[in-house]
Amino acid sequence: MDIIVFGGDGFCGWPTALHLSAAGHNVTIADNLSRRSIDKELKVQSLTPIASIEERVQAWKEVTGKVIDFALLDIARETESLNELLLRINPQAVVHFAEQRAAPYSMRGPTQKRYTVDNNVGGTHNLLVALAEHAPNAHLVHLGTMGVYGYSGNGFSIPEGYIDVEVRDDHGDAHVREILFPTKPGSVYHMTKSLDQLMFQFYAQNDGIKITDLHQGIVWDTQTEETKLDPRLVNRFDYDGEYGTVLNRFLVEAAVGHPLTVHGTGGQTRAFINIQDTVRCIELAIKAPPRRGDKVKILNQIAETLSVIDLAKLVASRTGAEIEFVPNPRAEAAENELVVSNATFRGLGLDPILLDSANLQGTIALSKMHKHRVDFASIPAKSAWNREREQELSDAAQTRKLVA
Ligand code: NAD
Ligand code: USQ
Repeated sequence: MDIIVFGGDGFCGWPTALHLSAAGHNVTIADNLSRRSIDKELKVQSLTPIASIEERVQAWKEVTGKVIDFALLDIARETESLNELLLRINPQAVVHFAEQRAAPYSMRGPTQKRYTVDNNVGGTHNLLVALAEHAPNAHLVHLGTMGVYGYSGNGFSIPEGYIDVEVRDDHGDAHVREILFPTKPGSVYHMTKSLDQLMFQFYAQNDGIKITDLHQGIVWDTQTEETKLDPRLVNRFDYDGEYGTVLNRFLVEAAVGHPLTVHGTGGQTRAFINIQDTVRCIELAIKAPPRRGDKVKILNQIAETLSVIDLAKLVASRTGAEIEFVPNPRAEAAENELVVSNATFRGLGLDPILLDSANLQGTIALSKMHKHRVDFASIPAKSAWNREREQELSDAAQTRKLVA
């Protein structure tokens, strides 16, 4: 297939582009490199030394003989170039990773809130408009998030995207309707993914676009079979307080002797998936498109659910790291249950990598190898969700100063 990977220079996009190329597809990456610019803005860097996109695709050609093209393109702004790219490639599938993906960055302040909404909602809508006009038969595979569902325990397993509701009319008669599972986003970033869902529903129904929306959990680990082939292919690894996700942060913290930063009590339960399974799932999703005119196909892309404190204990038991309970900068439930169905991917053949201490070995070794690149000042999470949380963070900092 001819496939465009939007956001193909990022953490999930780069290994996906390699995986699809290795499987024999003709891959073009389109990316505006904004993730690299945000590193500069935040004065942080990936734990792993990532090569430029030009070096990356050159290395892939040298190692495998396969060609990945690169287009520098901002899908939120450059609509003409987006149209031209679709007309030139005429893709059978497009994978859409090209959004600002960090919840803490999206809550950092008014500028980042506006940027996240403009970039994510504007970019997704531009892509849908362009597909409807220029590539109406292409299958759009979008990376969404578990966070659109919210994380409240429902007493039942979260289904894949849709739920049946029973509504009573004026005569008391019951009518059953299928609706999107009600969204309950916990950050501006997660809100943009909820808004994406409505746009997908509209363009599937109005223009017959074939859309798969993958509601993915938190991705852990960093390397895949393909990124391990050459040091220049290494994937990015974020550990800082804005972009680092919980398990990858804990592993780096353990490697450098920093206590594991558990927010609040650590009773937050979240869904997880290994990066190797992310790329496998995307390939499986591409192979099983909905038909033109079908409703949006929504799949939960997760392997398992775990609480933050259980993760911390797992990492501590493997590394001897200390656990520190720090004030939570986020407005989120202190504790929640989360049960999620991943029946479709299981049915498509996914046998996911699960978290156990043996599976953490590779990431622990990688963290130790690059620990000289870690900047301790960028580890604490600083973006507070609201004024109350900001006050709590500042009170805690004041207390620490007094104690010291
Ligand atoms: P990332 O920030 O590493 O990658 C996103 C890529 O998109 C970057 O290379 C960035 O430069 C590019 N991009 C952003 N806006 C763009 C625009 N307007 N035009 C062109 N390119 C643009 O993020 P990631 O971790 O690879 O996540 C990819 C997708 O997967 C995101 O949409 C995210 O919401 C979703 N996701 C990620 C995780 C995770 O744990 N990392 C979990 C669930 C879902
Ligand atoms: N947390 C800690 N300590 C830390 C970092 C985080 O206790 O040092 C806690 C947070 O408070 C939160 C949980 O861990 O309760 C998860 O935080 P996270 O940063 O790992 O994940 P999140 O903000 O939810 O976002 C990540 C990705 C996002 C994706 C989402 C999937 O950045 O792109 O959409 O995971 S999900 O969480 O399933 O919605």
